[in-house]
Amino acid sequence: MKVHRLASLCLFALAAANPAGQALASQPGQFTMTATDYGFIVPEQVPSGLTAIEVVNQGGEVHHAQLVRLAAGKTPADFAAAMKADPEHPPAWMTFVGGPNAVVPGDRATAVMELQPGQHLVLCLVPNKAGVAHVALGMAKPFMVTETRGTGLAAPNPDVVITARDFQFVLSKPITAGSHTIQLVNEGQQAHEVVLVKLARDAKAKDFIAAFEPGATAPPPGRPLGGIVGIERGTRGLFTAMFDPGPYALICFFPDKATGAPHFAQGMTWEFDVR
Ligand SMILES: [Cu+2]
Repeated sequence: MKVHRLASLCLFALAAANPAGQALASQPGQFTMTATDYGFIVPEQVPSGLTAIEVVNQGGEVHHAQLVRLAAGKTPADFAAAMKADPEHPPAWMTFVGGPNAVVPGDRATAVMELQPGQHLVLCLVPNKAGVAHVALGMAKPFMVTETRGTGLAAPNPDVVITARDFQFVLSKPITAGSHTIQLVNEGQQAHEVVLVKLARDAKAKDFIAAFEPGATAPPPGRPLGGIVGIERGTRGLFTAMFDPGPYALICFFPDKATGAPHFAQGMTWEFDVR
């Protein structure tokens, strides 16, 4: 499984500018990104502060929106060059800052994240059927987060907290039917993510994961409902999801710092039933 393997980034090429008509700057507190096969449409400038970040999947494959921030003075071209030089290891001056996780074609997901000023990129690290990460096929788009005194967005009040550790998820309480605002807190040493999956009846997390292996032909026995893409240790993000009764899974596909193997291979999945 190479979902988040950055190896394919050796093919990395920066996507072209937004099509004419796309807003140059978003309003404070909210912006939308459109994901296609294979690209992103993103505002060129986004105000810093607490922001509801939406991804709309207008493609034919599963996509997510992994935001990363580059250190001061680093450019998207530096990022591309670094990935070409060492595709296995993201540069130390790059920070994973979350974003809305995977959704199916036609669906959308929102993550509430604290954005700091600086050069950002949005990446899709989901693989295609051949195992090539979408980022290598054009799903990498730069945008700038500009300094503000705050967006005015009120922080949503989570009613469930998912704590990510190396390598497990811990829920503050069982998730019941209905709508929940969920906070992901990374208390591990590594970056982690959470993909929320509504599993098909009798399916397990491993069955869903297997459907994304290179060469797999069967459709995944479940539906990703968003979540939070990779965040660094000590950081957090929020998302809201509607839970109908049935089986669910939380999955971390993030690659291990040392081995590159996805965290689910080290046990970072959690299955639960909503009644
Ligand atoms: Cu993880």
